[in-house]
Amino acid sequence: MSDDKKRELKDIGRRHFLRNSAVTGIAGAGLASGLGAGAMMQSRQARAAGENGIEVAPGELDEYYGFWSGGHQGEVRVLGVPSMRELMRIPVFNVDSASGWGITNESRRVLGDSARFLNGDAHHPHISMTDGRYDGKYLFINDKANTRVARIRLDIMKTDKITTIPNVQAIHGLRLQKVPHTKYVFANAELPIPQINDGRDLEAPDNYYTMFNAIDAESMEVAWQVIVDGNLDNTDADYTGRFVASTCYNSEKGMTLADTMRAERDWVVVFDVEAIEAAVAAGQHETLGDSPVPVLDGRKGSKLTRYIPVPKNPHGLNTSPDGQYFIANGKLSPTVSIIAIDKLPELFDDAIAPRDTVVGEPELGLGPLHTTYDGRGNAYTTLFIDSQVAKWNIADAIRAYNGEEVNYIRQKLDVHYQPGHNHASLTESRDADGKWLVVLSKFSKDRFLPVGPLHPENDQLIDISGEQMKLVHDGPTYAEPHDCILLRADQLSPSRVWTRDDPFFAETRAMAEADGITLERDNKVVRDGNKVRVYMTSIAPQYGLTEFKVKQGDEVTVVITNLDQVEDLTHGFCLVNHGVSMEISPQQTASVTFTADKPGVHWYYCNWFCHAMHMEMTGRMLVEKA
Ligand code: RUQ
Ligand code: CUA
Ligand code: CA
Repeated sequence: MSDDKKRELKDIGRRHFLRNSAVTGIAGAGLASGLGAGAMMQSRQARAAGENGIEVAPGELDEYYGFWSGGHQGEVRVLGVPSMRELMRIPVFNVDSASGWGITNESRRVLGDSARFLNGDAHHPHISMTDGRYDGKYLFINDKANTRVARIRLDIMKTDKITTIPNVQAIHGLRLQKVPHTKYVFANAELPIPQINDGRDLEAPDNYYTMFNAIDAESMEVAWQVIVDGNLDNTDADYTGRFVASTCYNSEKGMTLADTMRAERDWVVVFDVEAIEAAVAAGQHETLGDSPVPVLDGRKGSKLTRYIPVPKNPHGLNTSPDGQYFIANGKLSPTVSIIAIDKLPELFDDAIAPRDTVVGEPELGLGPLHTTYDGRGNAYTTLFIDSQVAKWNIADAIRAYNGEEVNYIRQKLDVHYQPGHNHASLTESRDADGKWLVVLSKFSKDRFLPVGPLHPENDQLIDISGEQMKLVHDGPTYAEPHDCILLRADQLSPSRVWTRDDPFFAETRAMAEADGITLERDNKVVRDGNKVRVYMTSIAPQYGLTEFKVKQGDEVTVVITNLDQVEDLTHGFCLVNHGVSMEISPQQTASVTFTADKPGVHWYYCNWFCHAMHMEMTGRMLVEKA
């Protein structure tokens, strides 16, 4: 096709799109029924607020929050859906110059021992639940790169805990206990290693193994670990609180690609959480190396687990929102396997065989990776190789498995291109509402203006409220949203300004109190040997201290309390030539520690635009020669 022709087609496409939205606008505005402009306004807001219009006009708010993982970029991003506008970024496993994440003392306390790592690989963001519904309290996310699990407080949208998981490598699958509430964060370690991994058994892969991990959601301590056969990929929990299931693509325990593809079937391993808790309480565990975490043996033959064979190198594992099924996605098999959760008690009683729990295995297309649900009995599965999403009916797929002649495929929609995760609104909760589907496409090829050899990815938005899926938006993104989660805007209520006694900076406050400082009032330098603590306030457009003096070689901690009460009035502190930069939002206290190693005058300035005189919001650190 010539370029002109392509452009023409694109133009037609765009006109068509605009015309359709205009028509919806008019019809929706009630002009046809003779209503006036007021009704039109109202309807436009109503559309933005939920009937599946695609337009969210300037100044209008989205109906859903979406939380996107940033993949190997390390952060979490907050989007509004359906506008797909990026609202915020929450640094987690990365270093962030604007907010000072990884630089400030408060963030480094959260990062703990792992503050030495500058990278991360965030995959699976999940929101805490009470009785199978999002409670809006926390978001948890894994770091495959450095074997961590992080928690974000959704009131302040900051990471408040990060735990490194011992005895294992590469946390990948992560899901939460849904019922009765999120007591545990379940996390799969993907890659088997020697136990203990201290140089023994380097060449003896038979002695490698990996573990399924449960982290206490409140304390963020690892509660227990269960050794498994094979490896662990993705995971999900049920709606009874008893079972969690994980896919294994490497039942072969292969050390090479070819080895991991040898078997026709791998498996889903199911964990009995109640049995595991009882075993820990009865002391039927050991510990490994220096780690105090209870470790249990869940390999084949254990009463804590069951292994259900499924084809071949399965990937995603998704619980249906009615609580009936775990669905494992075949990846190297064109099928997904439907596991009936109500058969699992019998399986654990050895009353039935593992494959008896599989009640359907529909063939969907090439490369099924992840499945999501609309709450109306339909499932949506990404087909990586086919670059499609398959919409299919679960009940019909089960009928077909039982020999009835029924077509369970409802529609296949092209996506652009190579989709990984997909996620329907509220799909992981009892409230799955079947309105929006986000598809995270790994390749964007020709969809956007070229930006060099590295292409953006393409997060596509699909309207699934009707019979047919409709692609309504392309959303270019930077590497690499693995997964996302959507919840209704009314399910969250973030703070507008900080609370002065927020635990996020409680340690800094305690340090100030020990120094006899009242953070809200004092502008003072406290010397303690060669450690100097500089306390100051900020009110736009001025720091409480426009100069302070230290000696060369001093370890300096600057603590700033932003006294501005006005929403949105964030100050910054950037010390030139020292790699020091941080955010101080209204009513926040933030601190940063560095060495004053260069004698002379060193300016600091506010780097968050706060006032007409923002450029003038400066001060000088005077460093006397040692
Ligand atoms: S995985 S593309 Cu890290 Cu969620 Cu499937
Ligand atoms: Cu304070 Cu800019
Ligand atoms: Ca395999």
